[in-house]
Amino acid sequence: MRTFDLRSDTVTRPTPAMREAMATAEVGDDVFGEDPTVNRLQARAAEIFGKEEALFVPSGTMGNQVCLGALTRPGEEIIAEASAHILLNEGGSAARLWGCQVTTVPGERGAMPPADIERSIRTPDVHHPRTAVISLENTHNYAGGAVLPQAYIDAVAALARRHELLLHMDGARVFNAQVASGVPVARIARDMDLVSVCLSKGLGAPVGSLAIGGRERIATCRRLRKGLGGGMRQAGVLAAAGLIALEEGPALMAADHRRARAFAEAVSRLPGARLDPASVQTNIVFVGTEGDARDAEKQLTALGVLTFALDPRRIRFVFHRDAGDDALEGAVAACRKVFG
Ligand code: TLP
Repeated sequence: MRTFDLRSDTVTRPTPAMREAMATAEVGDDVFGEDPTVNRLQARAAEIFGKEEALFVPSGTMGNQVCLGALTRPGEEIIAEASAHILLNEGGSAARLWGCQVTTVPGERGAMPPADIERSIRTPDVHHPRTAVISLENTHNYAGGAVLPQAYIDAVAALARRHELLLHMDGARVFNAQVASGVPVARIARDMDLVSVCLSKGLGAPVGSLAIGGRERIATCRRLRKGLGGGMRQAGVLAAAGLIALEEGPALMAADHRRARAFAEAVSRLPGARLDPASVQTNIVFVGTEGDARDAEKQLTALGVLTFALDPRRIRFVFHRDAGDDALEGAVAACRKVFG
């Protein structure tokens, strides 16, 4: 039986070209800033995003956390959407590492209504935490890979400026947003003080993420990365694959989005599945289940389709460059058996 792994876009394997680049990468000690391949990756990422500097980190979680650490002080508060990755899936690190609390605003397709953000900003009072940062997630994982509209991002940026707050974007999948919306990542991230971007999701690198922003803030991120044990020495072997992912990955994402939409359309016709295919903008599809999503996950696994029951009534399918049309067909066929 063939297995199709749609648990996440993190499961992609390095391509032969990436392995070749890794094998031949020029390296040095990156803690001394002397790894030429890491330096090339960082410079290229900064250029693509129109920012001064970038920092290579081992994971998306570390990318988000060095950003949040650089933008806050202990006792401050971060405003995030109620199902943000930084809230649900990073082990409480904003609290554990930086002494910050996260206050949440429920979003509509991942977008916190600006009026609700504004209401959640603390007034100066000896009792209150100080609001420091608004964190946006784009695309938004739990909102089914939803893209934040540019006009919305601009409205939040204006609000942040008015209230002298800093802006972070969890851009783990920001290239999916670029591909779906046609808005370049440099424009999406223009008003962000720091943005984190994953190379090891839809872009296809085996390991690595980036924190991107202004020179001084990235210098702070570098210090925090070292303190977290994220100084990786001859990391050029990883950055070499990251460079290929960054240059060549975005162009391949449109196919992932097309397959996700085709999958959603087919599954939405099945009586036991709940979803609106029109809401699928990128590579993530959440299918609502009638019973426990973990039961559906088990049945699909038995049929060779690996998925992720990320919450009790929803099962997630993620399309990526290692899941082609055969995976699309295999997943639809398995869903017919489980939800048909
Ligand atoms: N998310 C993983 C799981 O943790 C859910 C996945 O499979 O989607 N930001 C966002 C929006 C993410 O979805 C993820 C990974 C991260 C950050 C963290 O990246 P890693 O796993 O590299 O630490």
